Amino acid sequence: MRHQKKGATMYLLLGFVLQALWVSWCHATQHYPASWGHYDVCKSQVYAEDRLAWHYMACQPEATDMTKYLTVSLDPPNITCGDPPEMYCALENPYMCNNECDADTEELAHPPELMFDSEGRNPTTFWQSTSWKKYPKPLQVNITLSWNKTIELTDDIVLTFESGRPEQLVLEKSLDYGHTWQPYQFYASDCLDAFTMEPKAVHQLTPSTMLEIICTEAYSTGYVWKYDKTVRFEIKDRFALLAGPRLHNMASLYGQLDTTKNLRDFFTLTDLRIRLLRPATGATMVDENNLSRYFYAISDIKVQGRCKCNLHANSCVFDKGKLGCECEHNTTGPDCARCKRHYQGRAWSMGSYLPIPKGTANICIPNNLGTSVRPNASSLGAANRNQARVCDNVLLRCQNGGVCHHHQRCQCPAGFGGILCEKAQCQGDSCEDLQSSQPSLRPPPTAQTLPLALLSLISSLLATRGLTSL
Ligand SMILES: [Ca+2]
Repeated sequence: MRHQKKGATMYLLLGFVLQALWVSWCHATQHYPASWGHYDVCKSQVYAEDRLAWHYMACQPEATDMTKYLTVSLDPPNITCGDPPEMYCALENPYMCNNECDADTEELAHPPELMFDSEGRNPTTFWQSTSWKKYPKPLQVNITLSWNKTIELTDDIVLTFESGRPEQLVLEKSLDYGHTWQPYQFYASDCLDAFTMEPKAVHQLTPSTMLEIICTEAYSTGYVWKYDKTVRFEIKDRFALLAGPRLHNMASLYGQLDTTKNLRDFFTLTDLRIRLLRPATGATMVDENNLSRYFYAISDIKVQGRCKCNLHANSCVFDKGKLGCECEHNTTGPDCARCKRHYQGRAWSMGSYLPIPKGTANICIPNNLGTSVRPNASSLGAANRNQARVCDNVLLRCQNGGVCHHHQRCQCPAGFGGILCEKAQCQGDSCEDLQSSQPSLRPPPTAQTLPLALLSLISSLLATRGLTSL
C-alpha cells in the first residue's frame, strides 16, 4: 500500500511538472503584440458545456512583400532601352558615355522585372528607359503594377532610382482593376510650376487632412541624386496621424478604419501606376547636344501590404497566377465579400477590429437560423459542424492516431473518443474523477497536438496506477 502511495505521488508530481512545462510553452507560443491587435486566427476551439465548440474572431492575412504577386506593364510598351542598343552618358558628366544597354545581351539588358528582383546584388540590377532623344517632345512612361485583387497597404511605397530622381512624377492608384485612377501623390522639383500645387510635406498634415493629396518637393532634388535615390509614398506617417508617433495606439487607427470607409479605401487598391513625366536634368536647361544623359532607371520598388479579406480570412493564396482569400466565417469570394449559399440568415458585413485585440467576426449565419436568432459560439458550432472544418493536418489534427475524413470528422482508434480523439475512453469511475479533477489541463482555444498528447499520457498513466488508492 505504501509503495503504491509513493508511486501515485510520483505520478502526480510528474503531472504538475508537465503542467508547468505546458503552461510556459503556451506563454512562449502566444504572441499578442500589444499595439497591433491579434488578428491572425479566424476561429479557435473552446470547451463549452463539456464539448468542443467554435469561437470566432476577426482575422486578416499577414502583411507581406506584395511585389511577388504583381504583373507589370509599361506604356509605351517599347520604352525599355536596348532595342536597338544604345550608349548612355552619366547625368553629372556628359563626357562619360560608357554605359551600354542592349536588350539582346543579358548582362547589358534592363528589362522591367529587374525592378522586383531580390536585393543585395552587386552591381545593382535595374530597369532603364530609352533616352530623351526625341526632346523637346516629353519623355513619359507609365509603369502599371496590377494585382488583380484588392490589397491593403501596410507600409510605405518606396521607389529606388538608379538614374536621377524624376523632376515630375505622379503616383496613382486604382480600386477597380485599372478602369479609373486617382492620384496618390505628386512629386516635383517645382510643384507650382509642374502641377500648380503648393508644395507640402506629409508632416504638415493633421488627422483631419490625412487623406489630402499633396505635391511634395522632398524627393525630386537634382544634383545630390547619387546619395538620395528614393521616392517614397508615406503610409506610416499617415497611420501615425491617428496611431501616434511610433504607432503605439493602433486601437485608435483600427477604430477609425472600422467606421470610416474613406479611410479604409485610401489604403486599398487593385493597381498602382507610376507616371514618370519628366526625367532628372540636373540643371535648368536641357543639354540638347547630350540627350543620352536623360532617362529613367529604377532598381527597386517596394510595396508592403496584405490581401483585403474584410477581416474574414487569415490567409491568402497565390494560385494559377491569382491571389485569393481563404475565406472563413461562412463567407466566400476573392475578398470574402459575400455570404456563402445557405448562410444568408442575415446581411453580410465585414468583420470589425473592435473590440481590440480580437475584434468581432460578424460571421454569416445559416438561413434557417433567421435574423432574430443571435448567434453564439456553441449554437453555431453545432449548426455549422457539417460545413466548418472539424479536423485538418495543421492545427486541428486528430489525436492518438485518429484519421481525419473530409475535414469533417476524426475516425478514432479503439480506446479514444472526442471530436479530435483527444479523450482516452476509460473504464469505471476513476477516469471520470481524473478528468473532473484536472480542469486546468483542458486544451486552450487553439488546441495543439503536444498538450493533448501529454494529457492523454498523464490520464492513462494515472488510470493504470489507480488514483483511488490515494
Ligand atoms: Ca533590382
